[in-house]
Amino acid sequence: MSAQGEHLSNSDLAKIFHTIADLLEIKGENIYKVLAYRRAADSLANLGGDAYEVWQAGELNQIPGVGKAIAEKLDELFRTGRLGFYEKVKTEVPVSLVDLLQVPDVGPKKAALFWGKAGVTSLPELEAAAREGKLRGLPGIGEKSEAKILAGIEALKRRSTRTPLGVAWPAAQELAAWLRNLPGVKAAEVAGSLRRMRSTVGDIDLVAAAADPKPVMEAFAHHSKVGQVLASGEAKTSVELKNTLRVQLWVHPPEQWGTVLQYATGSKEHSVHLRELAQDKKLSLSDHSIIQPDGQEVFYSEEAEVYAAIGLPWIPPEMREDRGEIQAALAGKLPRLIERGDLIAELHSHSTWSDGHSSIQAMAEAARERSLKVIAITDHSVSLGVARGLKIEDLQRQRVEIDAVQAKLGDSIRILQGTESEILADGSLDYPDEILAKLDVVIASLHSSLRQPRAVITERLLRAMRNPHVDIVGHPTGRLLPDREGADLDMDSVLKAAAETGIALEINAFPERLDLDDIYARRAAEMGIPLSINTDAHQPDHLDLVQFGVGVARRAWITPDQVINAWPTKRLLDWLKHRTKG
Ligand code: DGT
Ligand code: CA
Ligand code: ZN
Repeated sequence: MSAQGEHLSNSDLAKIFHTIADLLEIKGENIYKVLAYRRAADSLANLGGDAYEVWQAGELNQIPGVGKAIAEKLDELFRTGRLGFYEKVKTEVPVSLVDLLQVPDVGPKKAALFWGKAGVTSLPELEAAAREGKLRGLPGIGEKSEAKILAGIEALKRRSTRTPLGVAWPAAQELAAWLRNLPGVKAAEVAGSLRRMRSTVGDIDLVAAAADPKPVMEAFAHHSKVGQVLASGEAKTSVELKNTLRVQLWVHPPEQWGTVLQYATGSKEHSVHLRELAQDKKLSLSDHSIIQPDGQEVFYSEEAEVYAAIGLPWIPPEMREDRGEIQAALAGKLPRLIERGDLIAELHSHSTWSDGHSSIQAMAEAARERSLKVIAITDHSVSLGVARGLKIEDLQRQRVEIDAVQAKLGDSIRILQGTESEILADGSLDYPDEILAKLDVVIASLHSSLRQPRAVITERLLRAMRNPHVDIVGHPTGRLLPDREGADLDMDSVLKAAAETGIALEINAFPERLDLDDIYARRAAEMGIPLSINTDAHQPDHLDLVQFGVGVARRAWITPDQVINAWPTKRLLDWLKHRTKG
């Protein structure tokens, strides 16, 4: 193979364009130019396919946000690996200034000020200048803001990465419940990227409704989990919890609830687009109201009323990323997104037969309690020694136990015997075909040698997918949040193979996985590939993690018909049977 794997990735490109936008903004460039780079960066980051291939096909102009000027720059980057314009901007504005923008309350204007008037070009220099009292006295900077900048830098140092959804979610729900119990609080909800179910979040955003916001913000600032208050204003308080998670709380009167919840949910890109639509109707949408053409300010107590005022149906939070949802809403074509209640089957779970913590019966009863009709026990296969994978004889003994539990529990829950088979380094599976043929469900997963080169690991996965006994590819990329990247798979080939073989791809709901992610899940669904939302439960309460997988699916615009776990029992069982027989 040629230097195929060497080209710039979508995220490399997004990073370059984001940096250009930040540098131009610090430089004081025209804001529209800045926004154009930012939009291109976001579009590249969210692109399902490889921008490099789009370039090869001569179709760069089909990427949203990529106009002629950006397309020329992409072309230069792909051809030469560098970008003259970027080099030039970097000679004008030190690139390390971009880091300053991560400090709360430091925007491009202040970064430019610190650079121009105090000679600061990097975060360590900003810290030193603040410690030496060199910032106070600059226009608009007093002792207080200097101290705040220092506190912000400290907070930044403690925060390494974004927080996984599965960590932030329970913490946020607990805080929201606590707020609901405060006197005077009429409602409290989780907002921001958490409400949109992003797989990782920068912080927790909360909204509360209370006629008198002040005492609520006071009480919140003194919550036992709060480590320090980063900022507090009229209607918003930002704190850092003792565990370093940051939380923003908006408090507004109940009659403004709809507008505030909409604003705080974002995304920013979605809301910017909404504001443009509002402007077309001569309406001015702010964080807490809409101002009509005659100057009258109108409040909305329900989110749906805000959308209605702009001429739209209510849009589910998970879709609010400005990825076409507003156009779909305008056209009356919002999909009926999948919900947890649509799912009747869990097809990926573990028991004490391998590395699970509970018996088959306990898992089946837990599934039944959650109104599921089918659970597949898919313990690990023999070669995953760390997870006590099952030998062929073990599989035969396990079948006897499953039959016994099935007899005991009766028709209320159907227990399937499956396996989560290792995909070995050469792409073969762990059991011979005649054994796989006897199992009700076969999941094929990559757990080891994930760092094989792209061509090798892609071919390895494709080979497993071509085995007609395989029903589902488990957690396809093998990524672990927040930091372990997935295998370097050629996802275009993987998706193409799935479409050809009719195999299902998993959306693994385990919060560290969320794999497929929303971008690939959406592409898969668009290609007609069946998806399977599973928790990978190792104990009964893991079955509730399914809500995170449903969140990914909703972010991917997925409808019940596209998810095999949501099919009627007979259709699902027929599909599994047909596949197992090849
Ligand atoms: P994150 O925290 O990085 O995971 O992402 P978000 O989406 O939660 O963003 P965050 O925490 O910075 O802000 C929370 C919400 O506040 C965001 O979803 C929308 C709103 N918001 C923040 N900044 C702006 C802005 O400049 N314009 C508009 N329209 N909304 C904003
Ligand atoms: Ca947030
Ligand atoms: Zn598993």
